[in-house]
Formats: sequence, structure tokens, C-alpha cells
Amino acid sequence: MSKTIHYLKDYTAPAYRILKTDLHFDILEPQTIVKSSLTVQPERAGEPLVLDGSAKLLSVKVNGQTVDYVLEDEKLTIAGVPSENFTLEVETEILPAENKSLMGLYASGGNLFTQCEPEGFRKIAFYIDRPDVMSKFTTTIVADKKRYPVLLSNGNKIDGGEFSDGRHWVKWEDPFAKPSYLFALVAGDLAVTEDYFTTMSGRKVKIEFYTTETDKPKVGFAVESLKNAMKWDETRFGLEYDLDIFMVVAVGDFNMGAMENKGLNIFNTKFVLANSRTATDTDFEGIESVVGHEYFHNWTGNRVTCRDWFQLSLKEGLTVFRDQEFSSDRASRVVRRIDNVRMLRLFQFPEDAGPTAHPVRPASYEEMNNFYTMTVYEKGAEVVRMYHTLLGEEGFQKGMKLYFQRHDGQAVTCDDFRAAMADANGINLDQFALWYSQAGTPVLDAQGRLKDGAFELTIKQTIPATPDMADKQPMMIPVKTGLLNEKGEAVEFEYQGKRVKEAVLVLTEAEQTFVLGSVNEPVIPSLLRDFSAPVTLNYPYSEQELATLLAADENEFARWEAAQTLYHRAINANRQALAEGRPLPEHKALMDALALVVSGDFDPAFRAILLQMPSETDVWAEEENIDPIQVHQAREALLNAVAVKFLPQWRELNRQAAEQENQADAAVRYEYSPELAGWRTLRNACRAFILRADAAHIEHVAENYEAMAQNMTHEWGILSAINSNESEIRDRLLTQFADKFADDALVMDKYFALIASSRRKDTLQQVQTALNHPKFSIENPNKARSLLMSFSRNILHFHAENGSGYRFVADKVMEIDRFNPQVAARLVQAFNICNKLEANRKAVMTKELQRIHAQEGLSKDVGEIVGKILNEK
Ligand code: B3K
Ligand code: ZN
Repeated sequence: MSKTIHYLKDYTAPAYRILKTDLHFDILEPQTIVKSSLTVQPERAGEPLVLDGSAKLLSVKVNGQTVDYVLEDEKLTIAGVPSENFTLEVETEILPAENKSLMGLYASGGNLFTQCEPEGFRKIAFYIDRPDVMSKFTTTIVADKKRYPVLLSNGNKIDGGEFSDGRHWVKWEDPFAKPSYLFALVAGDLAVTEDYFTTMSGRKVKIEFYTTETDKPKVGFAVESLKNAMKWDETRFGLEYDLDIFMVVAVGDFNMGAMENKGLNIFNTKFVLANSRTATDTDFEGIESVVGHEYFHNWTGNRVTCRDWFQLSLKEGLTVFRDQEFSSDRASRVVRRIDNVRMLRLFQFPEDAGPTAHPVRPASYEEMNNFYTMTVYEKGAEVVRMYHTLLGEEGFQKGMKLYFQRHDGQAVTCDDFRAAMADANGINLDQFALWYSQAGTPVLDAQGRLKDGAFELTIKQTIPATPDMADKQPMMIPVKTGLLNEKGEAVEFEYQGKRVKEAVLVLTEAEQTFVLGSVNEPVIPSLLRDFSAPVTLNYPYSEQELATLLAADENEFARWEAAQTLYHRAINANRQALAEGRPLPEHKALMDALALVVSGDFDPAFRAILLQMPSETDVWAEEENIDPIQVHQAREALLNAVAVKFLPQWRELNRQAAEQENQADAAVRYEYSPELAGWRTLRNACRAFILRADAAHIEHVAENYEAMAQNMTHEWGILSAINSNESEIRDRLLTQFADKFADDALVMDKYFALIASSRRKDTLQQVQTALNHPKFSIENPNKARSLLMSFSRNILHFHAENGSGYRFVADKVMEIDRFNPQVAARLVQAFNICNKLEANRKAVMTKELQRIHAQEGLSKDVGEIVGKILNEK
């Protein structure tokens, strides 16, 4: 098939609409026969009707009559269709058991599931498969009753019955018009867990969670999370659920986290199943946030959807913002914020600075699946957060209200969202549009000085060139700012006629000076509080100033940021020393600051996050000619120094954290709760430092393993802390762990992730052995991610000087690409860093990329990414 690039600028409205979609699925062995009957309405009569589809076509009829058609490049073109509404009937045949791409209709564990976003529906039926074609669906499913007792689709079950041959049927009707990407079907032998939720207007909504019978006991937390999310959307956003039933189905083979199909969400088991023996506190938090995310899509995504796939962030950025707010309202706002910013820096900043950089609203794509990115999702959420920062909660909610008033039931654009925000608040947000069209992380260089009783803050903005665009316009950037005096006290200042302790400075020029009046003492600016914009900000702080910010800023995010800057500087000082063969510096400023962190009075989760150093990726951001291992070693050396210096304190803090947990009631001691989670995170941070400073401590750990590993957060913490230990005790404990949880697929994912993330010398060998582990399957995306994606993020081994890491990952990309291009295209992005590497590694990696590129039958998913890396200058 020829290469087609789609451009935003080429958008045209559909020539035909589909008012009604009646689907009929006959599930046989091995084939499924799909009959669709569509009521089609011409918008531009005379144009040919073009349908997307890749299933085997059996028949086509217009108003009951067979017609001539052309089938080419997965497009079905019918030239002479009536100019008035007509009925189109198409019959297709599909083979779900052979479908390993996990798009369209596929089999997993003997049951059938669908995934249609963005363009999976065309693998099931011929259709105008684009989000601005919204239709009312009915779905009839016929299948053997024994094999497939449960038959689900979107909306409400309106009819059903049995046949004499052991088959049965059900009919579903979705009263809301929707695009094809929100269609879902599930058929199988599944157990149901039922609950209900009473909405704010008093309607009783049935809740149903479908899992295997054995997984039923693990579904409770997800059910509670859903009810909390439903409640939260009512209280914070005034949004009520709109159907009488909400179903969630868990499946072990799934390309991503979950899917928001109308009334019938389909979830990766990872985001549904948990108990404290098998899931970490972080897993519980992940479940809460993904359950929330998919539920929130019901309004932001389903009721108001995207006009075209370029607008993906309209629903994803907004819905991520909403799930982040949900999690933050549940517990520990600052810790959540820091977590989000860490992820942004770890994955989105590099994306924005690499060969696949694209704006929040991409201007073109070859394979849409490649644009479900950190930029569209997480930077998109930062863009929504900036509206919130600029308008405040009240102004933001006014904007949301107008957005729904104007667009409920429509397929719209990011501009429509921005217009609602602007119009509801009577402000001009024209310049803000650049956040949707300019890629690259803006860099702000700030300088400050005291002058004539004022603090003058000058900020310069630079938007780096990206492969898609060289010259960029200055953007509208909110910089939340406060001032501290040298004692660390907040200093009031005058801004826009008001005396304030904090202001959102709105940068709109390439360079701009803000005058903060009535300041008569030396001050330290606290900038970009709460990370008010997704930018990199530089300010020439002295180490003393950073220490003051860390110790005393009222804004906790800014305290954390000050610590990050200190770490950053210390790692770079180590790099310098290692390069020059000098002894490592003492890092006095950092160590003094850490002395305060280990001894002061801190919330445990906040303290634990203060102890996390910036990642290597963060350290080498903006650099060229990178030697990843050198950065890694400099960081490891700093971790070692911190571990040794505070060893008695780690032991003491570890003890205190254990005590806190033991004080909790025995019945809930090991259950997930935000408070206990905070203590356990701190405890695991201490464990890691202790084992780093005292490798022989592993013997003590081995002896007391069972007593210490009382829940998965502890067990994971212990295994992570010993995972790089070279002794055979580590291997024994890991094997023991794998034996204990052999029958739990999600815990086995953790085992494979541990194998792949170890710094031990034999890691690649162990990863290769793990490929043959009876519980490993490369066809299962969770397994592939755990072992292979984790390995590709293992700096020491992926970037091994002899190229073995690159070769291994390239082989796996090619192997996976043959059956699941989406997973392969994720994995291959480990090579995005290619052109920033030092010459030797760059050459080796380039060879591997060329090898992939030359593979026969390479998917457009992988082809698009590799092409971009190889073409990057
Ligand atoms: N909307 C889906 C993502 C679909 C990804 C397709 N490759 C899940 C979500 O963001 O909620
Ligand atoms: Zn989403």
C-alpha cells in the first residue's frame, strides 16, 4: 500500500453522514460474520461514497439492490448512490482468533473483545471511519450460549432470546449518537460484579464489572474508584452520568491502559485488578486515575468528541487534566503535581526535543496510532491547566459550561474549546493558540534585580526549533511568582495595583520586564510555582538561595524544584570530576539541604519525593553528544554518596516509618490508603539507600523476607532495592518471587520488569533467558512492555558500548512488528535519542535503525518513527 500522509490543513467535512447504524454479529468458529445496515444521508450528493475497511468483503447492497463498487487500498468506493437518504447493507467476515494486532475484534483467553480507537472499526465493518461521523447504533450479537454466555455492547440491552441449537442472541441500543471509534463489543464467559450509583438527580445507575471468575475478589477497589469518580464529576464539574448502566470489562491482552467506549469501557487488567498482596500502592493510585480518566471521557470525549484525529488533545489533554485534578482532590495535591511533572520531564520533554516532536495538535500524521503521545496527553493537560491558571477555578468552570452548552453532541476542535474559555471570560486568547501549533519546550531565561524600591524581573523566552518548524512566535506563558527575603519569609509586593504575596505574571513578548513594586530588601524570586507552564526555566540562583527556597518557600512545588536544581548541579559536578579523573566533590550545599530533609518535619510522601534525584534524561536534556553511561555513573555516584552519608538517618527513618504502619489497625495495616502509602514510599526510599550503602544487608533482608514482605508495596520495594546486587541471594529471592506468583499475570509483569531493570552485569543474558520463561509471551503487550520496554530504559545495558543492547531491542522491534505494529512502534522510540548520542553510539544505533528500516513488510507505524529518526538532521 502506498504511503499516505494526512494533513490538518486538508480537512473537509464528510460528503455523507450515517444517521443510523444497525450491526449484526454472528459469532461462529472460527469466523465472525458482520452485517451492517446503515442509513446514509448525502451532504454533497453526486460525490462517490467512500468507506474505510480492511475486513473480507462479502456483499454490498444499496436500498436492497447489489451495486458496482471498487475496492482498493482498504477503501470501498461506490459511485452512483442515491441523492436522497438510502440504506447501505454490507457484509464482512473476520477471524478474531488470528488477530494479534489487538485492534478491531480479537480473541483473548477464549473471549472476544474490540478496540476501535482510532481506526479499528474498519477492521470489523466497512464504514465512514472518522470521528465527525456520528451515528445511533444498535448491535445484535448471536453466539453459542455455553461458550459466550455474556454478550455486551454499548448502551442498553433492549431484547434477547434463545435458539433451539444452543445459540442465543441479545440486542443493544445506544441512544447517544457516537463515532465508530467508541463502538465496543464483548463476548465470552465472564463473571460480573454488580453495584450501583445514585446520581445527583436521583437516578440509579447500574454498575457492572466483568472479569474472570478467579479475578472477581480483586475488583473492589476499581468499583469504589468508579463511584468516587462519578461523584467527583458531579461536585467539581456539575456533570452527571447519562445512561442507566455503566460497564467495565477487564482483558489481559490490551495495547494500552483502557478505552472509554460509550457505556462499555474496556480495561487492561492492570487497571482493574488489585489487592494489597499483588498490587503496590502506586498500582492502586494508577487504577483510581485510569478508572477516573475513562469515566470522565463520557463528557469530555464522548458527549463532545473530536472533529478529526488532529484534535485528539481536545479530549485527551482535557481528560488527563480532569483525572489529575480528581487524584489531587483525593489526596496529596503537591505530591501528585510533582509526580506529573517528573513524568513530563522524563518522557515528554525528550519527545519535544527529538525527531518525533509534534505540537499538541499535530499538523500531519502517517499512522494515527503514533500520536497517542506524551505530548498530546500530558503536554495537552498542561495546556488545559494553563487556562485554569489564567482564569482561576471559577473562570475555568464558566468556560467548561459554555463549551458544553455550545457543543454537546458535536465533533469539534481545540479552537472551539479555546473560544469557549475566552468568550465565557471576556478575554482574548488568540496568542494562546500557539500552544496548539508550536512544538518544542519553551526555555525561559530570567534575571532579577532590585531597583528603585522594586524587584524587576526580566524574562526572555526561546522556543527551540523542531524538525517540523524552525522559526517560532513568542507564546503566552503564565509564570506564577512569589518573593522570599533572605530569612525565607514571604515578601509582599505590588502588582497591577494590588498588594499581593503571589501573582501570575503573563509573559507574551520575546522578552519582557515585570516590575514587582514596594520591595525594599534583597529578595529571592520563587518562579514557576506549581509548574505553571510546561517550560524550562533558568534563573541564576546561588546555592544559598536554593537552600532558602527548599527550606522555607510557602509553595511546596517550588521547594521540591529547588532541591532538583541542587541535585542537578551536583550530578553535573560529578560528571566533570569523573571526566577529569578528579576525586568527587563533597556537594556541601546539597548535603546541608538533605540534612534538613532527613531530619525536618515533613509529610512522609513529600519527604520521599524530595529524596528522588532527577533522572539521567532530565540531566542530559538540551545536550548533544551525550554519553549516557557517563551521566548514569555520575548520578549513581551521587546516590552512593547520599546513601553513605546519611546511613544512620535512613535506618532511623525506616524504623519510624515501620512504626507508623504498625500503629495502624491490623485489619487495614497493609491495605492501600494515601496516608500509609506515604509512609511506605518513604520506607522504600530508605531501604534503597540502606542497601546501597551496605550491600551485605541483603543477607538480613533474605532472612527476614517473609516478615518484611507483608504486601506488594513492601515486596516490590525490597526487590527493587536488592535488584542490582550481584550476589546469588538476589537471584534466589527473585526466583522465589516468580514461583510464589506464577499464576498471577500482573505480578509476573513485575518480575519481568525487575529482571530487565537491573544494573547487574548479566542483565541482558537474564532478559534473554526470560524470553523463554513459561509465563512470558511476547504477544502479550503487558509482558512485552515489562521485559522489553523496561530493558530499553535501562541506561547501563541498553546503551552498552558494544551495541548489544541496541541490537537486542532492534531484533525485538522487528519480531513484534510482524503481528503488533502498535507495540513495536512504542518500543522503537527508545531509539529517538540517536542523533543526540556521542559519535560512536550514534553510528551503532543508526545501523540498527537502518536494519529495521530495510525489513520487508515493515508497518507504517514503525516506518514512520524510524523514518523520522533517520531523516533528522
Ligand atoms: N482513548 C484511549 C486511547 C486509544 C489509543 C489508541 N491507540 C484511552 C484513553 O486515552 O482514555
Ligand atoms: Zn483518554
